[in-house]
Amino acid sequence: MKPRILLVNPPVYDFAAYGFWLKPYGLLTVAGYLHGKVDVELFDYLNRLHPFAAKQKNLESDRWGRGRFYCERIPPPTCLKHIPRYFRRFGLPRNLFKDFLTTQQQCDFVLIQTMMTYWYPGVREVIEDVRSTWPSAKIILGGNYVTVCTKHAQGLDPDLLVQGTNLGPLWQYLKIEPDLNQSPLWQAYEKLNVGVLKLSDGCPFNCTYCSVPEVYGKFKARPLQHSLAELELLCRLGAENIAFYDDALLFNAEQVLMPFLNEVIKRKIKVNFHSPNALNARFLTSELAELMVRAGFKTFYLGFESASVQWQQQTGSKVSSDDLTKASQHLISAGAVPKNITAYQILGHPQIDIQQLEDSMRFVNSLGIRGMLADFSPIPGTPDGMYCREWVDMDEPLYHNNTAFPIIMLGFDEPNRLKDLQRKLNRSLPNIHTH
Ligand code: B12
Ligand code: SF4
Repeated sequence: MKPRILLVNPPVYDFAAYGFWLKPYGLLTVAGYLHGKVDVELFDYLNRLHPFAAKQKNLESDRWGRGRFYCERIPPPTCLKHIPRYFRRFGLPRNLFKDFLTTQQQCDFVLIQTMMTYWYPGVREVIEDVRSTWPSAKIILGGNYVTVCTKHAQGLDPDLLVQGTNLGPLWQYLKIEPDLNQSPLWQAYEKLNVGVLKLSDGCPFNCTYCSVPEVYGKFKARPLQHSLAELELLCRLGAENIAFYDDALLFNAEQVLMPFLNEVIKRKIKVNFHSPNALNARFLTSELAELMVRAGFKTFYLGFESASVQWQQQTGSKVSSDDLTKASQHLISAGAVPKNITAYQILGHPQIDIQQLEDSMRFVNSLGIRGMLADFSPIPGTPDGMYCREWVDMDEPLYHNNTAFPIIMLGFDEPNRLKDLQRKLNRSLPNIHTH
């Protein structure tokens, strides 16, 4: 008999969460490697196409497959009580999972996705429910929270923690030889409208607020044929919108992204591509912009953070204001809709005094593209995360919450004022209607 495995993507406890092409990509990748060797079930609390979520009002997807999650208001954890925002639990109701567990035959292993460090209460909820219904199932955690807060994750008492990208301990524990040529297990979803791809791992930069260089090391391309096979699988399953989860999608584009997109065009694959995880404007040449638009890119998120040269230099010099100007011009000339080009800027970073955020926001606006304030989340093990020990207890991951931290840093009024200003600036952009 094949081992039985349950995959779980937990609910999210947070002030805010939005279906911004969120998929448990690490979990599906691992399950793909086990394809054919195990019997698999998936319970994704954040599946917006689940029959329960699909029949709720106001949760419809927008034209690119994004949309809201079902949510319930709950009391905040004690340490976030003073944050003047409603705290919620996002995702399918808890009793749906409990019913699922009681009506299914017990699995041998339960693999749980972990994501943002401050989302661990959702992971804890899943563990509690599995332990009380399936006491002998072995619980295995992997993903970002486990990787950057390993000690804290041990406190949730799982049977195995898979830290980082080394899956050796997992295969030993399961006593199964993986097939690393398989695509992520997208077929575990009954219905799919959004998919994810990753053409590479790692990043060549070293931003002081980011954990990627430490966790993933040097930039490394994934095999092109694997990515194309995965894209074709996603299309067969009905995904129309594909989000890239790469950390440096545009790095070495001649060797990685360009051959991929040329093949997409050659094979006449028609999907909408998105880049929610910031693109580096420095690498966006006119040739690349033209190819991206031609191959189906619809939304472009560029990581900008600040127009202050001093801030840029102190945090890793990944991009300059001139890079952003050129990139947005190339994208607009290539036919991208200006309102679908967004530059992210960090809000609540500890060096806000030299960030000149307001000037940066106006600078982005002057380029005719949207700005978006990305609330800063301090990450343990990064230089900026260490520095944040001055304000919060970094050993409590709830303090890494990206709604809470800027308020703790700046108070309630200043983030609100800046967000209002951002909305105003975005509204001032000309309303360009295309297709
Ligand atoms: C894609 C992404 C996003 C997406 C969607 C994320 C999602 N699905 O929830 C978007 C763009 C929306 C996003 C938003 C944000 N993000 Co983000 N994001 C990422 C990114 C690039 C990938 C995460 C991912 O899906 N990994 C899974 C896959 C892709 O990883 P993998 O390496 O192939 O997985 C392998 C192993 O890890 C392992 N594994 C992974 N999962 C599992 C599970 C099991 C059970 C097992 C056994 C193994 C295993 O096996 C896999 C195969 O080898 C990471 C950086 C990174 N490279 O990890 C940051 C990252 C997670 N994000 C981060 C941040 C800061 C944010 C934001 C706060 C940014 C902002 N200021 O707005 C927001 C917060 C959003 C929110 N609602 O709170 C931080 C973490 C912060 C934290 N405290 O935890 C990270 C680490 C980047 C960084 N700056 O250091 N993000
Ligand atoms: S460029 Fe992006 S992924 Fe790379 S280190 Fe900087 S923030 Fe992290």
